[in-house]
Amino acid sequence: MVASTVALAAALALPAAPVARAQSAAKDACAAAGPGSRLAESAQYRLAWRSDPTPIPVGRLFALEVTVCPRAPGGTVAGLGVDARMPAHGHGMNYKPSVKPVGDGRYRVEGLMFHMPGQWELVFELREAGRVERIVQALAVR
Ligand SMILES: [Cu+2]
Repeated sequence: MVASTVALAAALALPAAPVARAQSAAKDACAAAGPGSRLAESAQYRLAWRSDPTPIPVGRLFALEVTVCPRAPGGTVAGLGVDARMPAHGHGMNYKPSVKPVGDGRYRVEGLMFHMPGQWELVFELREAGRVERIVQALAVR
């Protein structure tokens, strides 16, 4: 009797294991975004981003790979906007980046350029249901 209970438990546990792994992988997509990724967060979202190339060059176009992870179970994001500015100088970039969703909460952002070294801020705008939440990431660029 004891032996058959153990066997039944094992049979039930086996098919469930891959599903549990898939859910935890999706939940940890930002934590597991890969080497070189940086994490930033706001009230409703976490995001992981990585520049291409890394580190961000001065005076050359670069791209960002961004993964958005809503904190709430079943949470979503409808869109992502990205911009950058130098607060101490009162200016932004001379280029307007394009944001392309590539699935699973990931985005490829192209056409960014930091035209001078110094203290920049990357601004991520997370849009959902008419609401915008901003995540600001300060960066020293040399
Ligand atoms: Cu400047």
